Amino acid sequence: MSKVVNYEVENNIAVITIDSPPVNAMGYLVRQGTWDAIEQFEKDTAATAAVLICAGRTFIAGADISEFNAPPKDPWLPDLVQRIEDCPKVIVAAIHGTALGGGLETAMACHYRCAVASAKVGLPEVTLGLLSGASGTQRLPRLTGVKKALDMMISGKPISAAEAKESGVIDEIIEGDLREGALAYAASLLKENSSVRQLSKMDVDKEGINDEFFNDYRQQMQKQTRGFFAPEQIVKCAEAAVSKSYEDALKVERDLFTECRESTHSQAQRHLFFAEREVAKITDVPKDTPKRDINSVAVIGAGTMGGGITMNFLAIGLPVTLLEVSQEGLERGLAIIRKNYEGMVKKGRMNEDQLEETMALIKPTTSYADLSEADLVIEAVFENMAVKKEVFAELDKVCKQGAILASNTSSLDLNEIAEVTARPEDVIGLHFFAPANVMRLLEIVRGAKTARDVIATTMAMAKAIRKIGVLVGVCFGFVGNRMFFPYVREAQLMLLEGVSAERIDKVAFDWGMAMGPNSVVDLSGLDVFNKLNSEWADRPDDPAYYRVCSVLCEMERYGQKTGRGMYIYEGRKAVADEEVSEIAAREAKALGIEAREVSDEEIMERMMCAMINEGALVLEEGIAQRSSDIDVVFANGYGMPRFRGGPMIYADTLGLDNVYQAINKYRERYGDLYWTPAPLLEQLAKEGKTFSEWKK
Ligand code: 3H9
Repeated sequence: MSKVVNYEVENNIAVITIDSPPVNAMGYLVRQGTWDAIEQFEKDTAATAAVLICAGRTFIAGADISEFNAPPKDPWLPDLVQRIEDCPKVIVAAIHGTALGGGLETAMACHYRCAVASAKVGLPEVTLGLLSGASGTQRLPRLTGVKKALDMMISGKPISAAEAKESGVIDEIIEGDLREGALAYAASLLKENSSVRQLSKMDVDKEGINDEFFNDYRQQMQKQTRGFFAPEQIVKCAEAAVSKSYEDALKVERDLFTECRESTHSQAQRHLFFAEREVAKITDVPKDTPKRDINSVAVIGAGTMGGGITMNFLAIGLPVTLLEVSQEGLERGLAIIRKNYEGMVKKGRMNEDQLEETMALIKPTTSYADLSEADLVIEAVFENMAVKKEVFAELDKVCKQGAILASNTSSLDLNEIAEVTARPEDVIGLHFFAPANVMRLLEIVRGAKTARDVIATTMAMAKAIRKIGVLVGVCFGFVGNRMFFPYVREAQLMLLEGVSAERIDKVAFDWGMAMGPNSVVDLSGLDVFNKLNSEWADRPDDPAYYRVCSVLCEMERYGQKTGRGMYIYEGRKAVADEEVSEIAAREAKALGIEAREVSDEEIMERMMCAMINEGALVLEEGIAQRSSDIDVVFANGYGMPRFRGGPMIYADTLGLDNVYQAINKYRERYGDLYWTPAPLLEQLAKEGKTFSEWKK
């Protein structure tokens, strides 16, 4: 038997222990080891029941996701779970940590399930573009009923042990030591002569479950699952569970699982799963790099951004000194934070006492001297180099030695900011995304002199405040904005070619984006785009560049905040505005740009190719560590659908040669200014390679 699964017998009960760190994923060795252990148990006359338990931090966290890129290797998980259920002697699953996906499927194949109170169980395959392909879609409805099973499979969210007990997923909650408790539970089952209980032989409760139920369910999940392939396949499996025999429904599950696994959606979502873990690994900042203590934080600027940033730290109980230049500004900022919390109280997410306790963690001030003891200071003032330099010069005077001085700049040269201090090694960029208390992305900008322990500390801090920290280098716009600007640029240029703002947005939305580029511009503010562009030293020398945006700004149409921008706003509802098309046509005429028929495919291709080409430059210049880091940025900060995986893996999926050819097509039409292929893209396309394969 392989070493990852151990078999022993204690008082006539076999204990099968899976020990495959870090999360006991059901890789080939674990499957084979478990199969062998079940065979041994079956033959072992000294054992009358068995407990299946895991060593380490968790029960089985699912199938081994890294194996899905290759054909399955026997024993395959669906066969293994059937093998477990077919065992004529009682097997009890003993769960701690998380029993997820194939882990819960394995547990459901066992005849009984017990768990410690802190355990969680779930079928999160949908988050990987998959469905529970080892009988989970068939066994779970037999335990919980169809509605609950669908809710668990479509949301992918794990449930607590208590909820699992209530809904029938587990039979017993164990207080104290799990192994001891599970052995005692197995002994009690033997004493009561409990027989093997096989879910596959049980019926699904069909009461109230008809075509109307499934149609309603589809309608209800529509908003949350828009564009994703797997959710509909999960519903089909649930329909099969109701309308077919277990065996026939299982065949449906197998076929649909294979379709999901091979889909580009699942490939993209699996890519993101690993990318979001890889992103924390920094080549020259090893895991054991010492970290500085962060016990208190200071935020400069109580505007929308500063307030949102503050809330992240309050949420984990850290005190924040909040500085504004004027008392009036400070009070306004505090009122906005309080209003946010009041909203949470209304939604039942916190109570009045918690609101007051949280607000009490803020120490408002108008004096820089009050920042002297902060471990981490985050500047969130106006995006202007001169202003930021003034702030950092002041911080250099008042902050204690060893304090981390961070700038929430979204585009400016961090090195220039750091140089006004006598301690550039303590300076780092923390680019939060609005709303800063909600968005998961945090670009951590490494300056030329930023110390390694400052990087290690801020990466760990990102995790503590539940953000995904992505380390990026200094350049205009860093990774996200630098690549997003060419994407919006193409949308702006297409306006001049006669494509309406709403059509561009619809195409992007249908492709899966949370919102189209013109709606994003309206949300962020046209003035913000205009200002960033005007401060960009290498701004293209092209009168057509962001032309419509500039003209609308001259008309003080700044977007949602002024009720007019690319659209007109009736409340929050965007209404198409014919005037924008007229402005675009007038400007195009002045620039000598002719209207063209632009297909939906071209709309998306142009915007994405512009973004990907910039991404290749970002990679080559070492601004991002690896292509998957870029994908993490776009999946978590720019509303790119997870089923696309991010711009770089999307390019890999299209084939870099196809991307290269598309860019050359536009180069022929529009010239070199925007469409010179990045050297890295050209090289990889010619070598038949992908961005994922490339290492600097
Ligand atoms: C499935 O089961 C399909 C079946 O229905 C059908 C089959 C036919 N595989 O997240 P962490 C690695 S699909 C491979 O940082 P945490 C992870 O990459 C699966 N590797 O820890 C990382 O590696 P590294 C359904 C995995 O404590 C390390 O383990 N299951 C897997 O924050 C630590 O992970 C899921 O979707 C895996 N399944 O969170 C659950 N899981 O250190 C996926 C983890 O080299 N897993 N790794 O970067 C999770 O949600 C979290 O990992 C978990 C622990 C909550 C378990």
